Order: sequence, then structure tokens, then C-alpha cells
Amino acid sequence: MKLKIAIQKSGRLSEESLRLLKDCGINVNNGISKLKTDADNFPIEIFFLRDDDIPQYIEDGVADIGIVGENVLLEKNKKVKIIEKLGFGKCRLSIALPKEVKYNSIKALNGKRIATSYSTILSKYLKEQKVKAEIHEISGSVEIAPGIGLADAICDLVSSGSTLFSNGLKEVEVVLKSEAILISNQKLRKEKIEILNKLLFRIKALRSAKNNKYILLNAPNKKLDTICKILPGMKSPTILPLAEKGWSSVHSVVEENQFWDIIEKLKTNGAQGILVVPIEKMIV
Ligand code: PRT
Ligand code: ZN
Repeated sequence: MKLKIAIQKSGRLSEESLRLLKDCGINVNNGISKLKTDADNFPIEIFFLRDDDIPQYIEDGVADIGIVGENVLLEKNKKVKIIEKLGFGKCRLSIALPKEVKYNSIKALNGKRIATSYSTILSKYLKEQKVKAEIHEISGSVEIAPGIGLADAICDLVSSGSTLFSNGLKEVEVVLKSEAILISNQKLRKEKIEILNKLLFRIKALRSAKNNKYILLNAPNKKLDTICKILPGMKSPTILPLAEKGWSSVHSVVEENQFWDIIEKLKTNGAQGILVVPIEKMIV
């Protein structure tokens, strides 16, 4: 029994989707030159598809799980289960206007023509915002629509903003924030759920590792109590005596977002020779 995973064949999510599998210790055979492949050390089969097709394949059970942008899933509106946000492929779906057009509030979009490839998401958003605009569905190069007189505004994905900028457009509303997500068929068999859980265990270990750092420092023994209180750690810090009398080495794990606060407190409380090391995998 193998778990079938669908990932994007070639595009912005391809490389990171494959890297995620690799970081989970899965040796993918061949790579994306084929339609599908497998792994020699994990019961998984990998399908390489266009991202737009992935939600449908998963709803139908052709693939069991898949990686797509939330934007694609919401647009396609298929019946699948969202398992996990993956932290890459981050972007936003935004409405943009030619930069010289005045814009005070969303009401300014009433009666306007908006070009987009995301008509489902956009029409839902406009309805919520009580705006009546005309949606012009186009499949690509949305950013040129105002320039050629096809529309007054666009609704498209933005990451750095440079595409908007170089087309003389300004971002005025964020409709959706998106990132790559792991989705699954709603009725996976028990054996497949077991494989999925194994994969999720590994994905979570990677994420914990990314959000945490291993920290080593030296401290005078008389300060150890204070220093241990500053360090949250997984359980409690490890303390090893140094060759120099009266000093110890303290090892612990700190969260990335508390990191600078903790380092400052450690320093003011006598810690020296602080080393911070990335963690590759972390099982809590
Ligand atoms: O061939 P296939 O159909 O599989 O690929 P695709 O061309 O439809 O998708 P692709 O590879 O462009 O994007 C795949 C997914 O990556 C999207 O569904 C998003 O979830 C995510 N993503 C993240 C982005 C961007 N960032 C992004 N910037 N998708 C597209 N863009 C485009 C955007 O459409 C615009 O043209 O990049 C341009 C804007 O980028 P900036 O940096 O200039 O703002
Ligand atoms: Zn696509």
C-alpha cells in the first residue's frame, strides 16, 4: 500500500514541495521529468501535476494527498480536507489599480471592471464587501489588463510587488493571504492514514526544528539559578561543569521568536561565550 501525493510539476511550489519530502528523509526517485515516481525508502507515490488540477484529483481519490496554494484550493472549491499549512509559497491575492487612480475606500470599486483568474474568490469577497463590480475572467497576464483597456482594476497574486510596480499598478485591497498547504481526500483508508501520520510526524519535527535554536553558554556557578530560570528549554537545561573551577556550560533550546529577549537577559545575568546552533530535526 502506497500513499499517493500530488505536487506541482513545474512552478513556484515544485522545488519546495520536493525539498519538503527530501527533508523528511524520503528519497524520491528520478524527479519531475516523469508523470509519476516513487521513493525507495517510504511507501509513497508522487504525481507531478498542474497545480490547478490537484484539488480535483484529490476529491476524486486519484491522489490521496497533495500540496497546493490555499488560493488554488479556495478558487476550485473542491471537497477535500486541509491537513497542514506548510510555510512556503507565501503570497497574497490583492486588488490593484493604476497608480494614478484615486482610491479612498472599497466603494470606489463599484461599477468597475476587474480582471482576474480568481473569479470565485473575488466575487465572494465583493459580495461580503457589498461592492457591485464586473468580473472579467482571464487566465494569465492579468497585470496588463488595465494598460490595454480590458479592465479598470485587477485582482491577482502578489509576493514582492514588483510585477504590480512595473505595470504602473498599486495594491489597494488584500483579498486573501495564502501559503502552500497539505490537503487530503476526505475518506482515506486506515492504512493510508497511518502512512500520512508518519509523514506528518516528520513534517512537524522539521517545523519545530526551524522554530527553535540550540543554545550553549558558559556561566559562573553562582548565577546558574537565575540563568536556568531565563531558559525555558524542552524540559530543563543541561548543565555540565567546565574545566575552570566555579564555571559551568549550560545547554538548552530556545524559540526563535523569544530569542533576542532571552539572549539579552542571559548576557546581563553573567552568561558568556553564547553559541547558537540551528537544529535539523526536533522531536518533542
Ligand atoms: O503550471 P501550473 O498551472 O502548475 O502553475 P501556475 O503558473 O498556475 O502557478 P505558479 O507556479 O505561478 O504558482 C503556484 C503557486 O505559487 C500559486 O498558486 C501561489 O499559491 C504561489 N505563489 C506565491 C505565487 C506567487 N507567490 C506569485 N508571486 N503564484 C504566482 N505569483 C505570480 C503572480 O501571479 C504575478 O504574476 O507572480 C507575479 C507577482 O509576483 P511579484 O513578486 O512580482 O509580486
Ligand atoms: Zn496553475
